[in-house]
Amino acid sequence: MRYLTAGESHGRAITGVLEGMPANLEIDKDEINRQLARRQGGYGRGGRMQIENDQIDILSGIRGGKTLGTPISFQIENDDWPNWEEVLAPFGDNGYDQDEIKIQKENKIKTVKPKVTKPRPGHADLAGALKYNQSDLRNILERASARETAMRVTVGAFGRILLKEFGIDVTSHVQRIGAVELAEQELDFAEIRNKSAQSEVRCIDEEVTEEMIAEIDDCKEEGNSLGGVFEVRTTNLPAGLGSHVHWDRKLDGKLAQALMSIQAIKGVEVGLGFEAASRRGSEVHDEIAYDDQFHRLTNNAGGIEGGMTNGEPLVIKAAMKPIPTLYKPLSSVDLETKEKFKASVERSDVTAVPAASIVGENVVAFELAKAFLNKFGGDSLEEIKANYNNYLKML
Ligand code: EPS
Repeated sequence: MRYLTAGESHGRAITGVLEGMPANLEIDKDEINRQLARRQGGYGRGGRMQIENDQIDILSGIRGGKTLGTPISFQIENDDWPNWEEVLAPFGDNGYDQDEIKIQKENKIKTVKPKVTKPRPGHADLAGALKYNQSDLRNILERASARETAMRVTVGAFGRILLKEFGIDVTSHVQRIGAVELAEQELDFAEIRNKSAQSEVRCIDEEVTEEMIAEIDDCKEEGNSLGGVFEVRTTNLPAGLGSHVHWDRKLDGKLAQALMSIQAIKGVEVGLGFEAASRRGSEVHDEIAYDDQFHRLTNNAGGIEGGMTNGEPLVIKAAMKPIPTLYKPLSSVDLETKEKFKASVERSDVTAVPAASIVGENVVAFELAKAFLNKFGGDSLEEIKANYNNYLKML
């Protein structure tokens, strides 16, 4: 299973093509839209989310509510597009007409969106402009934008619909926003899913939620931005997804890549993660027991050993850096004039960690669905179910 996405943040639409979904899987469009709505939420988001109302428009690959086994294509229209039609038009002068800009400026009309030449530290702006030989940073920032994560949630939602057929589910919660951290504690899947859904920052603790909100308010006041940490967990994941035999078949590697590729993610930890490096072996490895089936007395490995699921829940964390678009200006250098400046911006999120946790959940769901199909693969849902049931008998 694989996918491609396309689209600029303020372009007409973002689109995707998903290939490799088996035939005869019932697709609940509302479930996809529900995942998209979850991604749009979270305290600390900026004005853009007031404009967008992400809804999936499926163009191919589904008939009568069921997959055909053919490529599924889809799009989400950008409601902000009417404000960018000229600037991002595939053809035309894109509003670069100097005479028109002059007239608009004289008449104080604020539709002018001149070339962007001031790169933001921490963003793809400068590296992208150098690499692609662009003089307008908009040609980089539009695609680098985290708007694209709406497509990753869409493909993840397809993945989770498949996993649900086998009782597998994925959830997430926010563990840290800036300096405010939730203390490590024993939690079960349903508790995480239910409590995180009640919190504006997707934190399972009410008091810590309040502290996180206060931190975001304080940061907004200062014109600053915040990063944080979220954790993704699964339930009912069978042992044996992924493989130990080759570097590029190891599931932890694939999950880390999927999470690291989300905009602004700077680190991933599986299970104990970095903490394992400072402990002795006997305080790290999960003892094995048997009680009708194999199970572990602890889950420090986060459900993966040797690049394979071991039958315990997957526990994986990702760290997000603060958003680079700041009201509090940082020094930079103009791409054209090479003059120093201190950036000023019009609109930004203070933090997107709660939204990133939903993206994380969905990219993990996609990778697990892919690994699931690699192991139990067939062209139809019925064939996969037969393969899966046979494997369970073997276990
Ligand atoms: C983003 C900047 C903001 C975010 C955007 C990602 O958008 P804008 O520049 O239009 O204000 O709101 O996120 C989304 C649009 C989204 O759907 O998540 C960026 O620079 O990455």
